[in-house]
Amino acid sequence: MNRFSTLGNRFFVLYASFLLICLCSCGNKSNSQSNDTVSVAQPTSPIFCEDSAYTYVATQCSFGPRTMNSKAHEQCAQWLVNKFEQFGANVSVQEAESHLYDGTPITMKNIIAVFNDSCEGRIQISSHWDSRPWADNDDNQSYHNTPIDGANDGASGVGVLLEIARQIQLKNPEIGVELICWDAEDSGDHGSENENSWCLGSQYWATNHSVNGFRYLFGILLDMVGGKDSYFRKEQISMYYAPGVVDNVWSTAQKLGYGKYFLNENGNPITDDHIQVNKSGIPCIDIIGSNHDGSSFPDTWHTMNDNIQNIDKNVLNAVGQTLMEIIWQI
Ligand code: AHN
Ligand code: ZN
Repeated sequence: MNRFSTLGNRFFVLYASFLLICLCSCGNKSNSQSNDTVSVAQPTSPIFCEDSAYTYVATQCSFGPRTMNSKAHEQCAQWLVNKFEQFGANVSVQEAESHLYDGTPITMKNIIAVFNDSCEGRIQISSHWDSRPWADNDDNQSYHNTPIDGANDGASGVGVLLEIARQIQLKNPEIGVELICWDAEDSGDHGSENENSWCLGSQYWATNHSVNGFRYLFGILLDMVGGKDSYFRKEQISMYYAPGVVDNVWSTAQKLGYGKYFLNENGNPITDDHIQVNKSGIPCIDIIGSNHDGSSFPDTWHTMNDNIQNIDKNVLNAVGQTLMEIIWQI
């Protein structure tokens, strides 16, 4: 057998197993993640369903912008609690009063869903669920005080968490998994030196939670994980506190064929909820979207264009399936 036909056989085996997995998964998945099909490994974890995650993103947006103190915020909170309970999680809502940097009093709700809470080892995966009350990065100045849908900035990460919860109910990974939806992340002040105006929900959690009968292994924060034309670079605070987790996530993503999105490049340090988790002694990384050349966040960031039209299921899938693989490989 010459070298060419050996390769051909290998192609066939890979192609056949790829087809088989596609048939078993939700819908037909074509691998648009990579042109290099030969080097793509199939997940050993259950198949993440991006259509399902997308629907969860759309439903959150359908309430309207989930800004602090709004009706949409209250309705979405209730919906999230119901969903996580429906998926069999042990759900608690951490409620607290606080103030935005402009003095507005707010009631925050961190929504916490735990699976396998009697397991000794636990991983935490989180994302903020509130949306920014001001489209202050929009080209059109007249929108600078208008709330945004936050389809990418907020709903995308939570959509991924919900789909993971649904998958855990279908097949138990036999490890503690804590899914947290942080509140009041995105009402921060761009003009201020005070970084504390961001991430109010996780700041509260950092000083108000207890660890009884289990131990955190690591944390992963998701922020803007579903936008069109988004790329993930190695965020610098994550690299400082949890370089091993970054390496594991990026190499897992690349192994699964998502190297188009998970780049081997350093990103900027970002003020985000993972800082609070790290301050609590849990090594935590931030998977956060950036634009094509890494000069900024995705183009829709804090604009009126951060809506469901600009969500890309392939990006949700790259992040979601990578996380599934991380969870089920432990
Ligand atoms: C700052 O812009 C300082 N932090 C970005 C955190 C953030 C806002 N993530 C999403 N929206
Ligand atoms: Zn934001």
